[in-house]
Amino acid sequence: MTVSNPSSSPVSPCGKPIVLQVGRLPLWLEQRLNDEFDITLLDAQADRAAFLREQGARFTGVVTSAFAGADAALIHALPSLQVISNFGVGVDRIDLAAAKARGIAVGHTPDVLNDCVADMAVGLMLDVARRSMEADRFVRAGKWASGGGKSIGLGRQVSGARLGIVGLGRIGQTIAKRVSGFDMAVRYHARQPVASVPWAHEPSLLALADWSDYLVVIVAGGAGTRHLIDAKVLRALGPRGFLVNVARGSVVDEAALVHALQNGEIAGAGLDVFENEPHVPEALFALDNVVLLPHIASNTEETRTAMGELTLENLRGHYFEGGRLKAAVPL
Ligand code: NAP
Ligand code: 8YV
Repeated sequence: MTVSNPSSSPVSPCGKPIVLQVGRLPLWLEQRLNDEFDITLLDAQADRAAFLREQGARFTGVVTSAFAGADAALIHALPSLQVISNFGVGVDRIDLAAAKARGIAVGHTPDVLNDCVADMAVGLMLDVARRSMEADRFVRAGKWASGGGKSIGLGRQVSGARLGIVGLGRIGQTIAKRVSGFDMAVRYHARQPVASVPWAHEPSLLALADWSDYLVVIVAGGAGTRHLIDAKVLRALGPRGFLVNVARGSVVDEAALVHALQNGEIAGAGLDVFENEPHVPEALFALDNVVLLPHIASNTEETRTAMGELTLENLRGHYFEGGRLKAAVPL
């Protein structure tokens, strides 16, 4: 049941704004959401379409994640929707055009995850170049002990090498700063040069890949960047170049990447994200020159807490602070 209240948003009988949760969120965040809002979990509905048909008009808010998003069909099924709060900075799974057309505010979690994602990008670079994961497998399999002095092959040095960053936004700049401690030469590619940064802008992605020992991808996902890293870019990176992707799986042509890794067209890859998560191409499991992570670049207690707090603050800003989201996506 929905009752009217003095504000513009209908509230539940217990006086809380009525919000639809899409996809699961950390348990503590779900509990906090339930304390402050009247939350219904869409995934718990046996017949999602029938539920939305019957009850879609009740919801004025959506809370979602970078995995679950909010597509045009969902937005259309919620005629009273005013605000979407996303647990995550990337909003490629939210149909921003549909939100904008309806005047729906979208909140996300920028900046609070820059450090963690940058740390993981550097970690992946080190892991794949220094063959840490492969070496760990070697030790666990007892091959060090039984190998008569044999070890794994030589890794490659990260310190002093050339790092190309694809996308010099909040996280890209944090990665660039991080590697100053590794004395790396840094250049970047983005559609526009970034003002007041010490790193050289490379307008050609192919030229950047050709120059780089390590190419780290940290652009936004979505249609505009789909398969930005294709076979040509991988060939330009070359047999001594490493790819690290902490952005979105869609940014890399995964079939081309598998081919390049299998055929030694690039030296290796560190991947946190994949085109069809949680599915990872099985062909990659057999390769030692690739490190595979299950989309965990922001996954620390500190960062996930900060992301959850911001997800809550964005909803509160909409409902209780005159529609002022702390971190709104520019529409
Ligand atoms: P941001 O500040 O908006 O930076 C995005 C960068 O991408 C900008 O430099 C932008 O520059 C560039 N870009 C956009 N389209 C481009 C194109 N077609 N070609 C080249 N460059 C392009 O975003 P952020 O906060 O750094 O986050 C970046 C992305 O990382 C997020 O959108 C998310 O998908 C991903 N992410 C992943 C994880 C994870 O767990 N693995 C965690 C957090 C974020 P121009 O507009 O000038 O081109
Ligand atoms: C999270 C992310 O894994 O912020 C993003 O865009 O991809 C990651 O931080 C995600 O938000 C959790 O849903």
